Amino acid sequence: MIWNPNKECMSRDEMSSLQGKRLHKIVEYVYHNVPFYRNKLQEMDITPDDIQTIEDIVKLPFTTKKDLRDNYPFKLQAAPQSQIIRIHASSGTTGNPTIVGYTRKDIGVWSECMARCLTAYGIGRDDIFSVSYGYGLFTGGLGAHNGVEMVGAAVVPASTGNTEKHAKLIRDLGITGIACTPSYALYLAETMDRLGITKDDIKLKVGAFGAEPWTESMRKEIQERLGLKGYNLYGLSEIMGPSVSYECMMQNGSHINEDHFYPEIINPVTEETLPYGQSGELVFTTLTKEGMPLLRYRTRDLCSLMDGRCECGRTSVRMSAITGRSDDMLIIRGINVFPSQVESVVLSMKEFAPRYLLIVDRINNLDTLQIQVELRQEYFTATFDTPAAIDELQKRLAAKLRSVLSIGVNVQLKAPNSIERSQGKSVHVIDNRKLV
Ligand code: DLL
Repeated sequence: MIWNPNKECMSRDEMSSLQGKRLHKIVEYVYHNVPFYRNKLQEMDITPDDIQTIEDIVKLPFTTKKDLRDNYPFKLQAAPQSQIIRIHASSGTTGNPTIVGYTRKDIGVWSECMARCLTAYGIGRDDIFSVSYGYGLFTGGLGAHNGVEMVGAAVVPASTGNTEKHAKLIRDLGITGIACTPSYALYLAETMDRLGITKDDIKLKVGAFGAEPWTESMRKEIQERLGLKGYNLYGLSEIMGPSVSYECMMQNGSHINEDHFYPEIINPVTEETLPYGQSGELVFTTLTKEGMPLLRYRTRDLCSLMDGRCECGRTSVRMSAITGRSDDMLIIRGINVFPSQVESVVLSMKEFAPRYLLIVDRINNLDTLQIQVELRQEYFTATFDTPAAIDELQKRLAAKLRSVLSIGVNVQLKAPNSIERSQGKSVHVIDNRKLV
């Protein structure tokens, strides 16, 4: 089944022509509505009339997360505030989150893109579908939710947390599909084992897994333990949220909704565009977005693109699994964490030296984050034998980190000069999970 064969199965010529028209329109739109883009285009001596075909895209400037941060909160918004009906936010590299506003039309496009994903997974009106991404500022919950409603399945807005109750609901309601992070799926399997619920007691057949990298061996394990078929679901909040791309039954790359999100692969160092098949950094241009359209947004995700008709009948360009990042962003329990966020907290507290280490692990299928921070010598000497003061400081740091990172951390205060120094560039992260 295909949700929108007119778009998902277009010939390459038709798709390129549609993309070219939409690109021209979006450039014109941002030129007149976003001073940031107008200035950039004027500096490069480009007018919207210079952009007529999709190949002209290489003339356009890139947009980075820093641009979003510098224009916090609304300066990249193109639509008037009265047209915005939803605002989401995701982690910024330091203090401010990235804010994305959506118009009613954007929410409609997003729902349709998500409906395309779910249809590709085999979800339809008869299904009962649990959305176990977080609801809230994160795009996972509400984004998936709207798509499930659009395909007409019954949505169970389970969100995250309370896994035992969720496991019982999966059994008792006969839930047939679930959207969650792949690591949560494994945690769910473990919880079911503990509760004595076997895969014969449940009816799950589809898992829509994303928001973090996962491997083929994780896919195998989840499929085996939950008795379902696990499909990739990719997206990022700056571009839309979940539904930028999705796997079909062939499970051979993720189809990009390229009538809305135009993909390119670039060399992250030279910024030159790379041909299909080569690995590099994924870049997206939103072709139809009204709230906050972005030109050539550098996702920092590393992957490659595949052209050509898929055996499922779709003709859209597919992307490979994400193999890494061209920056240092970590995804811990589905939440994006930048070491620079930790650094800004550490530097804001006078008791600490600017020496810290993030240690990420996966224990019983749950990601853990330990943060080690060195005390300054003066503070260490003054408080060496007052454990209550150290304890208070540790709690204060943990609370600050939790509020900035949105996840709980295990904080370890260290004596001065005790965190191992590296020879070259300082190492701030040790990731013991083997994700790629
Ligand atoms: O994670 C949106 C989402 C929600 C996607 C639910 C899929 C399912 P952000 O919080 O902005 O948005 O994080 C986006 O997460 O740039 C990737 O690095 C990573 N990511 C998302 N999906 C996948 C995936 C949501 N399927 C960042 N595989 C992206 C690997 C993924 N990495």
